Amino acid sequence: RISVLSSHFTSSSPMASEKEAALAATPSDADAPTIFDKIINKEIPSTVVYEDDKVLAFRDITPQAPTHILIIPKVKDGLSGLSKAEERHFDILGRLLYTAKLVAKQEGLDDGFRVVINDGPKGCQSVYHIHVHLLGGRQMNWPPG
Ligand code: TR5
Repeated sequence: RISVLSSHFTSSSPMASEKEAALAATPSDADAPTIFDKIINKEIPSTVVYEDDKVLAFRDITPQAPTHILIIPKVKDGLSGLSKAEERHFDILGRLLYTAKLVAKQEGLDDGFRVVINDGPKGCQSVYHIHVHLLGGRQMNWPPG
């Protein structure tokens, strides 16, 4: 099942916020396809900033900072979100974070950056294919909203 966010971005009446989109998104079956499969398969264009055989990194379509990149595994393997992580995912979880570091360097975020993984409705997750947000290029605030 494709995430409702796909219609969010093509609809003439977009949802007001990421929070609304997240609350409208239904946590799907762990292996159900999402819009990110179409991005991985290049059926939908994205601005790719890093790619290898395991991982893809591309610019978020609704950037929340001057640099806002999503880092995802090419094979979901049940990892719809961090809460679904199992021991077999140790390697890919490490790769996602290590790729965040590589891309941060590539983007020149030498003074700092933030990585975020939203999980579930209360964590404001809207696409159920695990992804690391890499945010930078401005001063971050704490606590996050
Ligand atoms: O809210 P969570 O943590 O699930 O993050 C999902 C992220 O995917 C949001 O920051 C969205 O802006 C982003 N997103 C959603 C779509 C999309 C995208 N980033 C790049 N390209 C996208 N396409 C083509 N379609 C989307 N529906």
